[in-house]
Amino acid sequence: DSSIKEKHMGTPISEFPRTPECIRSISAEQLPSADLGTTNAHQRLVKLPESEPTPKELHDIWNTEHVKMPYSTHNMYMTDDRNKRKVSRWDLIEEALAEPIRTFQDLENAILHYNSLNKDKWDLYGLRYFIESIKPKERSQFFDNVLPFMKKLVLDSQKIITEPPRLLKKGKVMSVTMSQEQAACLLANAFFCTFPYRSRRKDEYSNFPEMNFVNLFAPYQQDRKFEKLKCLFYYFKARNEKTATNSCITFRRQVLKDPIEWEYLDSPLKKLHVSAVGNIEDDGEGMLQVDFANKYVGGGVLGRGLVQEEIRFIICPEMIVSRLLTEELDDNECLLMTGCQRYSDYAGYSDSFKCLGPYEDKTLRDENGQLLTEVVAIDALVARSFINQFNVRHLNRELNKAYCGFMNPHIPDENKSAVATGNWGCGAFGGDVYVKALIQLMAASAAKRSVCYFTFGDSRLMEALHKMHELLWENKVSVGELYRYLVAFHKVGRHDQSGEDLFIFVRRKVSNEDDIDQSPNYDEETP
Ligand code: AR6
Repeated sequence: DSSIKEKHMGTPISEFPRTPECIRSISAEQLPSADLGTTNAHQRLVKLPESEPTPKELHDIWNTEHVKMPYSTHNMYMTDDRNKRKVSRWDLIEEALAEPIRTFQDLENAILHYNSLNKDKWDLYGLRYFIESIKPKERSQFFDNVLPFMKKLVLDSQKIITEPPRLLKKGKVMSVTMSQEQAACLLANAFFCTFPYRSRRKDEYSNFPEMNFVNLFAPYQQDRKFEKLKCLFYYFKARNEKTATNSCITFRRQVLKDPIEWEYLDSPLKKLHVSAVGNIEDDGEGMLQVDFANKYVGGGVLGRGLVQEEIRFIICPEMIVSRLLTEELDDNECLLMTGCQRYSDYAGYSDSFKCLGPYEDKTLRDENGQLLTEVVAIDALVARSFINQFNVRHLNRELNKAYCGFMNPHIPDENKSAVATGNWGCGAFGGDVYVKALIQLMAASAAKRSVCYFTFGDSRLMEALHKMHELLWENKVSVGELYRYLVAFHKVGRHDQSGEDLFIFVRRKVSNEDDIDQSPNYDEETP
């Protein structure tokens, strides 16, 4: 809207609480002890401060609670020859990667050597397209330096990761801390497609996202995949540099065991900053940054998807490791990721997304060198219609989901960082921005965090949100009261309405104009 000149409104962003003054929800060093239900609830794959792999000796585990590592002695593969022998898959991997790789063909041969059963199914044209389309100088860098480094990461897997990471399964609060080198090792394995195939049909992996990069190499949407592979190229290139840091990353599955009774919640609303410019990753430093996630974290990052979550994951590839660990998120669950570094600069969005080259992440670090970046993956529901979003089940689900992401009973309220968010659930998932903004404000307020909201260029939304927040604030409307207005709107709202109508409705309710002037709009009940 060209009539709106302001770029941001509400409490100035400089006044917002951030790390390091605030405490992160999770840090590599320790988690709040009250959270440790069992001693295994936080698996550390490295020892601080040197980030040395732990345990010292290789501990080969092959069961349903751990990632099945390619190097395990249990990892057997059926050969595709006539004899159909079972052979050690790791032997095949070592064999394939011992050979020099100088061309796309060499690379393809290597990958198919230990994936021979998929020889006819896999088409790696996307990878070929990438190799053929990058600048000649970068192509030489890829084959001369980057790829040998990645091969070494795979071949040294047993030294780098001495115990398989725990799976973060449904219903369990659990964390895994690993070093950036370990993450690189897992990502290199994913690039070479060495992880045992995760069959959707088999019980144990039916709800886990795919980790091998094979879909990223597939021929569809080559241009998008080209940009994604470029980001990954810069990532591995940076990891191979002498200056690469090796601090920790922590992944934590969080579960909301007791859902909130929203209707009776008398928490006051927290402060709001709304900005029509900027975005979560550039301007949310030190805040709890929201990933507009899929219930399979990372969504389409290794496929065709290229919106908020996929972009975040591809510029911060260490986040992709979460796919290896995290089972599909339930309605009352989220995934927190701390310490993931950004490696690529970018411009554009979706089809216009372009990888612009390496990015130097200057985010502050803690005393162990861990980056203070904290991201929380919460998946919204797909909105089937406007009014359906006010259905109590839908409302409660979204409120509890966001609250699960924002809550932390172990951090004193005054030490909680703000939430950096935006149009969660309102792009690919079709939600209404006005509704979702209120829901996030309510959930954050219940979790005692203020909200920094990026409207992604929408000035009209910025102004509307700011004015609504001002009104609610001045009238001391609590979270519960606002919830009751949303529920009341469900009774009178219509399918063909929008969030702006909701705001008019709430405004009337708050200003008590309701009884005096009944708008004809709200007379009829929806069928
Ligand atoms: N910072 C702030 N706002 C942003 C940013 C950003 N970096 N990027 C986008 N937006 P969407 P969803 C705004 O569609 O609807 C993925 O495939 C922009 O207005 O990514 O929750 C996941 O894996 C955009 O339209 O989120 C899921 O499968 C809006 O945020 C699915 O999409 C919503 O972004 C989630 O879809």
